[in-house]
Amino acid sequence: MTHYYVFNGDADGLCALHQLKLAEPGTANLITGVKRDIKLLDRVQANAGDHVTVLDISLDSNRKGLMRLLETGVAVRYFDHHHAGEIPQHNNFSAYIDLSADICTSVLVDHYLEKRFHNWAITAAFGDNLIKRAQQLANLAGLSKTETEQLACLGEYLNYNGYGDTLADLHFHPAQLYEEMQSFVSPFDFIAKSAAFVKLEQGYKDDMSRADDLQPLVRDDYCAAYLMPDAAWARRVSGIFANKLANESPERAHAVITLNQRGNYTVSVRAALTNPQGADVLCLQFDTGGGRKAAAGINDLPTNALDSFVTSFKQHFRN
Ligand SMILES: [Mn+2]
Repeated sequence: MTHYYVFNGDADGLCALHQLKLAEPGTANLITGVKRDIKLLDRVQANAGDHVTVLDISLDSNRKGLMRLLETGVAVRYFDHHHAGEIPQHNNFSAYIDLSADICTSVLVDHYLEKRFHNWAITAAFGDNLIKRAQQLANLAGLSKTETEQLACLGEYLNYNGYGDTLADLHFHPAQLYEEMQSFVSPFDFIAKSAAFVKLEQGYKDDMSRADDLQPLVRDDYCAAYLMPDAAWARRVSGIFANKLANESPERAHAVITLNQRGNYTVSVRAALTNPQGADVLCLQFDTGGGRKAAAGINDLPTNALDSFVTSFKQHFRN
């Protein structure tokens, strides 16, 4: 019997995996990718009697792979908080799925394990940007202000590591980063003793300071758009740079634009935090656009459509 752990390569996926593996030691096949690579179940070649644990990737996006495994006779355990659609009923299937806005996968795993590795769940809640919930959990757990800040930074750095267009952009392959975390029962020991933490902290600070030097393509009272250079550091930092812009100027909408492997732009749009509406409507005007009201994107904007996007973006959020 082989046990596969299939996990999102971000902070939430890593901390969910780490908690489970601390509770269930033993050899495992790890399947993961960059944060945006969520169709992971297609890659699992398991046989009848094998076990698969899935962490922090949408069931709906993996439905085909999931049904294939269940019908092969594989036992699947699924922890997640993303869009699920209809949850299949099957003897081989156990689902721990909760779409509440203040839940992340590591918190679901924390409940499952009766808080055995609770500080890793708090770390993940910070990493998944559930700041209020994370803060609340840290208070309830009796963590000091300094300890809480340490977990917040760790969550942010682990999350940062998952961003990038391909694995080659990342400081650590997420499976390798998990191996760095594996021996640390406490996140505070990981912070104090691990060379991986030092590398992530330094990388985060270097990339963010480069991003802070960028000049916006456009910036007014309503919105700002940034074109990131074609470089690994820019692909790593673009997601968290967008979060930072939003937190610093909550009254503005933001667009962060990066060149992707296919030679097109990937556009990430966030509506103003003070009025989180309309990002989806803007992005749906473009062929490969989609998303939610507060946060949406365009997967492949042709480079010659940049001006037209910027014009639509400005008009859209002025109204
Ligand atoms: Mn998550």
